[in-house]
Amino acid sequence: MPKLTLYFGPGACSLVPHITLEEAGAAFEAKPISLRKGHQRTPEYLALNPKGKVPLMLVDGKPLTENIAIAYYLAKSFPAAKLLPMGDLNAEAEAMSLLGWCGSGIHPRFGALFAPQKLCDLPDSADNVKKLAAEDTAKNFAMVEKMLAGKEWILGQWSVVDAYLFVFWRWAGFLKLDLSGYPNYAKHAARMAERPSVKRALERETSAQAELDKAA
Ligand SMILES: N[C@@H](CCC(=O)N[C@@H](CS)C(=O)NCC(=O)O)C(=O)O
Repeated sequence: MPKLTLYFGPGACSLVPHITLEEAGAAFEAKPISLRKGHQRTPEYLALNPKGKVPLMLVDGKPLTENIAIAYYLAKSFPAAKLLPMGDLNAEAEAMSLLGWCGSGIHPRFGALFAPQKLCDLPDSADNVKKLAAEDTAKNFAMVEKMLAGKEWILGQWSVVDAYLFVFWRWAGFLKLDLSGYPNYAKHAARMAERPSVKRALERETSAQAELDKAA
């Protein structure tokens, strides 16, 4: 098995592969960086990932970026963990559809809620950008809510998509968005929080955050 090294920012979307690696029972080196302190823009980090983003996973030293690609890599590398459907074309395509929506539909809206000025830097535009992003996010959450009706996990059995959905739920909590209209999603998040893989990843992220805050 190649050596796997995950660069993550505590609380960021890199929690998706972090949970996935734990779920797979993979041996990996965890390398926390502080997005608040701009570690993603240091020359050393940019040499590994010119996008200046997390997650970044090194596979025997070779950089792999993008949540979806890392999910695919891990699912293929650890088939016994059943991280994504494999072998049934329709199920595989449905998983890709959901992962694509997470990565290019839901995720960028949240980015706008955290950093509206990256989308529009006109004076006094931030509140409007956030309002539009919050409206879109509410629409996305309403769709997730429907999809989760009567289901424990979004694809029936646990998959990386559930990890991605969990990250959004946590972000919504950080931003104190009104989550009262999504009882299925709330139960999904509670189920996620009970998984040993999630507990281990969150514990590591919490202690990493404390260390990063302490460091100069
Ligand atoms: N499409 C990328 C998105 C990665 C991304 O946006 N990462 C954010 C954290 S959630 C980041 O690193 N932001 C730091 C920055 O933009 O400076 C993926 O799926 O991996």
